[in-house]
Amino acid sequence: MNQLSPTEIASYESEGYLVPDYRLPRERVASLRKALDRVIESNPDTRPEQLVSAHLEQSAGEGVRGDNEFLELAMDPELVNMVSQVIGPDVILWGCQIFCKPGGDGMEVPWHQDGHYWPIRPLATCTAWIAIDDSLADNGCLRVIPASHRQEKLHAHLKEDRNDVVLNQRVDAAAFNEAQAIDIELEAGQLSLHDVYLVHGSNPNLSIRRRAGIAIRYMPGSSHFNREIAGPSAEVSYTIDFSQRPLWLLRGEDQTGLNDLQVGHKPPGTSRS
Ligand SMILES: O=C(O)CCC(=O)C(=O)O
Repeated sequence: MNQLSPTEIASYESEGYLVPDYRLPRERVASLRKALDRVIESNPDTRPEQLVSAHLEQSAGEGVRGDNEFLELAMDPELVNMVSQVIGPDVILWGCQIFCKPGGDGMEVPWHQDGHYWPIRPLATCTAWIAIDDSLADNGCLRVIPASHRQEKLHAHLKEDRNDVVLNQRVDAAAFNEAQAIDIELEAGQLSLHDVYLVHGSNPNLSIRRRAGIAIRYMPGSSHFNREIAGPSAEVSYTIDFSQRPLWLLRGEDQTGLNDLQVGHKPPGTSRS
C-alpha cells in the first residue's frame, strides 16, 4: 500500500497541494480512457469538462450517465489511503467530476476555491485529480496558487457572463497574486491532491492534444454534507444537485452522526428514474 512520506504530508499541509510519488498502472489508465470514451458517448449534449458525478451509472438528478469504473477508482484503497493521510482516518466519498478538455477548444476553468461551491460544514475536502491524459502547460493543466489555502478563508467570487468557461464565477483578482501560479504537470496515471481552500484553475486547451482528468472529492467524517445548502453551485451553467448525491463512508466513522449515507444509493435490483 502506498504511503505518503512525512515530507509529502508536510508539503500538502504547507502548500495546499501535492503530487504524490505514485502512479496508476498503464493498463488501468488505458481502461479509464475507454470508460471516459463511453461516458462521452453516452452524454452527447454535455460539455466534456462538465461531466459531474461521472461515478454514477444512473444520474441522481444531475443528468449525466457515468460509469462504474470511476466509482471503483474513487474507492481504490491506494487512493483512499493517501487521502486519509491528509484528512484523517474517517473518509467519505461525496463527489467526482471529469474535466475533459478537447484539443483546440478545451474550456478555461477560472480561478476559484472549491469551498465556495460546496455544502460541507465545517468546510473540508481533499480532491484527488487523476490525469487520464498527459496534462501539461500547453494543453491546459491544473494550475494552483501555492499556500493560498493557509488562512482557511473563502474569498469573494465574481460572476462572469461568458459561456466559454467551465465555471461562471472567478475569485476576485485582488485576493491573490496570479504571478505565483504553478503548473501541475502530470503524465497520464499521475495525480495531484489539493485542499478545499486552495485557489486553482486552468487555461483553455488550445493545443491539438486532449487533456482529460478526473477529480474525486473526499471529506473527513468530522464534516457534515448539508443537503439543505445549495449556495453558489445553483448558479453554475450546468446542473449540480447535492440533494440526491450518494455518500460513501470508505473508512472509519461518520463522526458527526449527521451524514445521510442512504440518500441517492440505488436499492439493489432497481434503477433510478
Ligand atoms: O481540471 C481542471 O482544469 C480544473 C479542476 C478543478 O477545478 C477541480 O478539480 O476542482
